[in-house]
Amino acid sequence: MTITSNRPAWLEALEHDGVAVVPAAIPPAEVAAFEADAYAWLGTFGYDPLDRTTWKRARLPPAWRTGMYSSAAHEAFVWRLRCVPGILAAFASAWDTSPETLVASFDSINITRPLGKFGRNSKATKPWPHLDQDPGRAGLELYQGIAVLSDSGPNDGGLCVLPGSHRLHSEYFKAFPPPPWKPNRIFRIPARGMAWYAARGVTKRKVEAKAGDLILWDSRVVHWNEDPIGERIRLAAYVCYCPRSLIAEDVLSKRVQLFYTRTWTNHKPFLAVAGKECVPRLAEPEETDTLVRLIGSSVEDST
Ligand SMILES: O=C(O)CCC(=O)C(=O)O
Ligand SMILES: [Fe+2]
Repeated sequence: MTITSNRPAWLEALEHDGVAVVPAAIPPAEVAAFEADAYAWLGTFGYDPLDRTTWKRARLPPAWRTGMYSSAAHEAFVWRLRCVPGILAAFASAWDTSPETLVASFDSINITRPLGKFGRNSKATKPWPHLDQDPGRAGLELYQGIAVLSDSGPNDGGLCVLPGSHRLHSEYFKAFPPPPWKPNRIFRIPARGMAWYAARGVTKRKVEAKAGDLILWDSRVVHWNEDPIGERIRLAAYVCYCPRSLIAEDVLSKRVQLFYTRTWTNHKPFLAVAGKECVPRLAEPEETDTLVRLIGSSVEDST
């Protein structure tokens, strides 16, 4: 007898490899709208993606690494993406809950220019393998996500992972006991750590995906990103949600405050680590019921 399961293949991959691509989680119209708005947002700083003579660092807002912009966290177009039903449904399946229970991070978007005369003039960035999960924590902390908004093939910018490293997490930190950690820091895996994983058969995979896909990974998976080395600009958004039940009441209230002061956070919805205030430059987000739930306020409270 063949046992068939309704479990999508990507959920199996998420469990086994610690990383999965959810195909076509974002409708093409949303991808196109995000792209147009992301470029319009950069345009408010004097940058025009169609005119490579404007591709100057001095015209761009402050970024983490080569293209991660936290200051877009509360733009209407970023919130619209955070509310896409396909993204919420995928996170809900990963957490084995319903979409209505989820609370979101106020995270960055990624717009990374390719290398070249009018693009980045830096060398291709070196790998920066890390964990966002607190290294002192043994079990799964979070599912992390990337809404892929431009195709991500071998020469494009994209996520790199050590598949299966989530299953070695506790063993790794027995071999390399972690120092006390701050909640807003990433934990870098040094060369000797990468050699430790390689000795166990765990080696790099570049996660290839199409615009509209959603990448999900277990926060115990070692990861980093690669900048584009081809012609295409990388467009992505970091999306992260966890069930409201994992968030303390005082953190929920702080999150609501952070939303109304338009302050960005890191990937972790259960921490509400405040970044800087960001002034929406294109449009303020529309406070739909979904948005109100995702900031951590209950819809009943807000009416
Ligand atoms: O840009 C990426 O692909 C990964 C960035 C990262 O480290 C993260 O989202 O936690
Ligand atoms: Fe990360």
